[in-house]
Amino acid sequence: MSSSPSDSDAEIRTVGGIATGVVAAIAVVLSAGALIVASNSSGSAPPLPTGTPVAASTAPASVAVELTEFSVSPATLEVAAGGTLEITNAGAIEHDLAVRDAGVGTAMLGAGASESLSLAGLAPGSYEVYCTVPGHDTSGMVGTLSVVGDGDEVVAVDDDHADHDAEEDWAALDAAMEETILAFPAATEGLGNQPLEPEEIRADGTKVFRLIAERFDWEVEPGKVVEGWGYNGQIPGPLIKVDVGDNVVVHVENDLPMGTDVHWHGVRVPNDQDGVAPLTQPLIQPGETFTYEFLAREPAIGMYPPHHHGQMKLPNGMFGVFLIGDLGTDIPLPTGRTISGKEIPEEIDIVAEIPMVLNDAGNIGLTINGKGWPATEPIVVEQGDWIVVHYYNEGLQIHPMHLHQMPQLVFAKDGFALEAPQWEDTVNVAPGERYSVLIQATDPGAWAFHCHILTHAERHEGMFGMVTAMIVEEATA
Ligand SMILES: [Cu+2]
Repeated sequence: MSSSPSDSDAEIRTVGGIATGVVAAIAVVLSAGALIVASNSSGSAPPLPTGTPVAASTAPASVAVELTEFSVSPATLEVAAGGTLEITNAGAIEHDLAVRDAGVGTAMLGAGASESLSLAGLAPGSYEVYCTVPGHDTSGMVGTLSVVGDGDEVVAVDDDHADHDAEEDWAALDAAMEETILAFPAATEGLGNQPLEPEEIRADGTKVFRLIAERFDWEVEPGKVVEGWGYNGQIPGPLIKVDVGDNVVVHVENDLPMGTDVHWHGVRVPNDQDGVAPLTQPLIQPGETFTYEFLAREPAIGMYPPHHHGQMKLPNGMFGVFLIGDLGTDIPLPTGRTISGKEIPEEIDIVAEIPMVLNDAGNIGLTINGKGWPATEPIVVEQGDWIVVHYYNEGLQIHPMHLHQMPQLVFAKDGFALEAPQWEDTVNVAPGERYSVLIQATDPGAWAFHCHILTHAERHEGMFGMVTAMIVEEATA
């Protein structure tokens, strides 16, 4: 193979002496992107005539609604046309409230957060309201909404915005956003994806690893310490990389308060090593150790989450990256080709191979590699460098990952090299999927790199969650 990944231990180069001004540029770039999207999406709603009075109605103009695990209270809502719902998340995890099939809903609200939801776009009639977090509606977070009015009048529009302006401190909102953007990059305790060395390499070459499933404190963002569930004190768990043909042994010690197992997602293993208790193995009880053993037969861009109660354990941090084989040889790179007019040279030097593990729920919430902005790790490269990013979605929702300015060449899906790699500037990654992309750092500057579901990157309190930056330094020589 002609390409030459320089270094199988390719690493993320972290930010060093990055000038605050350079990082601040991210603010401008990301905010601009958000504005464009916001104006596009609002363009789809028909303009409403202004100043038309609200229809006479006995229904209240405003109703308070409380969200908890897992109910919407009250579950039967009656509001005058043009009214509002005053929604508070009184639960312990994130929720929102949306009107089904109506394009009306709140942002994702953290515990304790509130939002006033205008129903001005809804015609009189009956609607269903629900929490859009997957599974929450079927768990009970649904209700009915009656919008009461005559049907042919148009709802009122606040001509001078005076009411809204009195409620909202716009300058404070701007200041909060600026402050949270300029806080990047922020130091926190703990770093995931650290390469795990075998604790033993046997005479026959078998590589022996040890994973400890445990709970520990995890600093998701500066000062926000949560109960992490993970492996060896890291979120994501330690990165395991072996060669094609290796015999692999992994001892899994269970220090959790409940049973567990380990599923080798995207890795070809015998059925009794697949980690689906109690079908393929007994559940590993608290205090017990279970040993997995398999031959690394094929290249893989895999991951190792638990399967038993994965819906609870993964969102709390239990997942890790499992790689078999090397880029450029076992997993071919699309070098020496021209794709959509862009030429990829015959010889490229991959300076960093970066796992980007996405999560969005549970104790750790919206994160990249177990950290939320501003504690996410910047990608620091020199102009002209090539990098590979492997996206892993270990969460419950899709995440369209957008890097400003520099396109991403999607060359592998779930570890399989694509026959027809394609350039994208936004790569949508669904739960369980892995996409591998090749990026050349062509343009100097600090470039925002974020999930494009805007509420995964910004909230009332400012920037947070699934945002990092690619910092491209000018080439020195
Ligand atoms: Cu997202």
